[in-house]
Amino acid sequence: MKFDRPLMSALLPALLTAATLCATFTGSASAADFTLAGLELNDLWVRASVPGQTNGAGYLQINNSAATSDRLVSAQADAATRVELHTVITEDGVAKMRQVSGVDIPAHASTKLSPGGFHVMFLQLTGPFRQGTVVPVVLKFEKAGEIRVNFTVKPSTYNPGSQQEQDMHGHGAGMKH
Ligand SMILES: [Cu+2]
Repeated sequence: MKFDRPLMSALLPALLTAATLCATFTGSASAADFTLAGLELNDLWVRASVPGQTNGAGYLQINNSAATSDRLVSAQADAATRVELHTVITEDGVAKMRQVSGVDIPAHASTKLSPGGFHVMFLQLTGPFRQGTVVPVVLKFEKAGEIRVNFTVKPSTYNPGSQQEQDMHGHGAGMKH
């Protein structure tokens, strides 16, 4: 097969440009782990379960670039018998988990579900959360609808709250919300 040289040299810059654009788009798409309408879902994780552990908690960050607020209203997963949305409250100096009907996602803002606060609660695990695997979950938002996502299983000792979080906001800031 022969190529017409002048044609190829004319096409080459266009091809290179296309390749560059392609790379650019791939880059921006991977900036968010999952997207749904104006919502970007990032850093979805659970801790690996330890033997005998029956429940687990999932965390994620939700960026809402839309001009309207939304609300995370439910979650479903085969990995647990029941999945609820929880927060943590402190009563008489004791931190307790409480079920909530939803997690508000304000417009043009970033909402974080993180240890010590809102979380996706996996009750009665149907199998262990194994480090290095993912837990498929369907998240349902009031306006944006449903999206299937994967929570990455981190080591059982993983605790991002003890590092960057507190460096930025000071100890315990997450509990004041
Ligand atoms: Cu909980």
